[in-house]
Amino acid sequence: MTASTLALTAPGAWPPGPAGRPGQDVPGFPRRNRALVMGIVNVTPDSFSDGGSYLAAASAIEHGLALARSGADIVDVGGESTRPGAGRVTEEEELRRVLPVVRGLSAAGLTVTIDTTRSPVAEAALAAGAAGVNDVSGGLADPAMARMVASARVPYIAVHWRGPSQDMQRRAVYADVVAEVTAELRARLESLLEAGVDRRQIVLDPGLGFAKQPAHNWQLLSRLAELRALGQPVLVGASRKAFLGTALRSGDDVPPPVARDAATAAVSALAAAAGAYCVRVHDVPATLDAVRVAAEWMAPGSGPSRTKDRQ
Ligand code: PMM
Repeated sequence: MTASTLALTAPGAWPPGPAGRPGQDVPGFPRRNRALVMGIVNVTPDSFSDGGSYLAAASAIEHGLALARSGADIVDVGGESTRPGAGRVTEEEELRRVLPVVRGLSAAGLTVTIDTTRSPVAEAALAAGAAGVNDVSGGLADPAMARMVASARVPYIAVHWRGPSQDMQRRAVYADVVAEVTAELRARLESLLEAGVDRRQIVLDPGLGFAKQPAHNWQLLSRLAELRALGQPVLVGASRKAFLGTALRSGDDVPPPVARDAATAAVSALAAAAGAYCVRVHDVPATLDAVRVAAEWMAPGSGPSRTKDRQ
């Protein structure tokens, strides 16, 4: 057995640690011997009739349950669009959209994360049963977030962010995007640790599409090892994003978001093989196959097909 197969067969060891050391796992999230798959439940008016209505909550819950049935390890519930140019919704509206969905999915036994930049929304979602917080601002949008997460003792995903979605693409200016994103995430990590967040519960995310031009996203993906060198588990969220459309365009014909799932699964396989801890996607089955393939690829004969998935 090689060092990496030894590491991969240890319980919950993903990604495998260097030189035979056990891989990382995050207390509060499921343990798997492959990259985790996070399924996306966006409770926004453009995704579910009018986000916030009873009907919207019921269909969002049904969608989350379907993601879990197709193999999502975590479902991520968000009530505010973060697309480039998107405006903000009020805190009351965000709460109205997400709380019934978080409550319904948690009650059904799913591991739920709340996708929010507001600490009161995160706190209410945790009280409603969410297991962790996914913050696309990495704690920058709300200075109270880090302390709240520290006292709640839950997993926290800190995403690289340079400012609100409304005008974030203005800030997509880098000399070396990988070095700068890594340095900015290191600063976020230090400030989270200072606020008392448990290091084992911090997941870092390069924030693909957040103040990034297409080429920036590809550089971050192809040099994921530099982010991993910060020592924290890394989450990759590429699903259906515009840079995939750009990569797949033929002439003036850019495939719409729903036609980017095969490309998303390809990124999932490559990211998992590069040691990503988790991938966040809309279409779960293809990405679940992709991360299983990546696990076998990295440890032939000793990956998930030999050892059963563990909770
Ligand atoms: N991207 C979006 C929303 N939330 N969370 C994390 N951790 N990483 C991401 O890349 C991310 C995110 C925007 O994409 P969507 O509108 O398709 O959900």
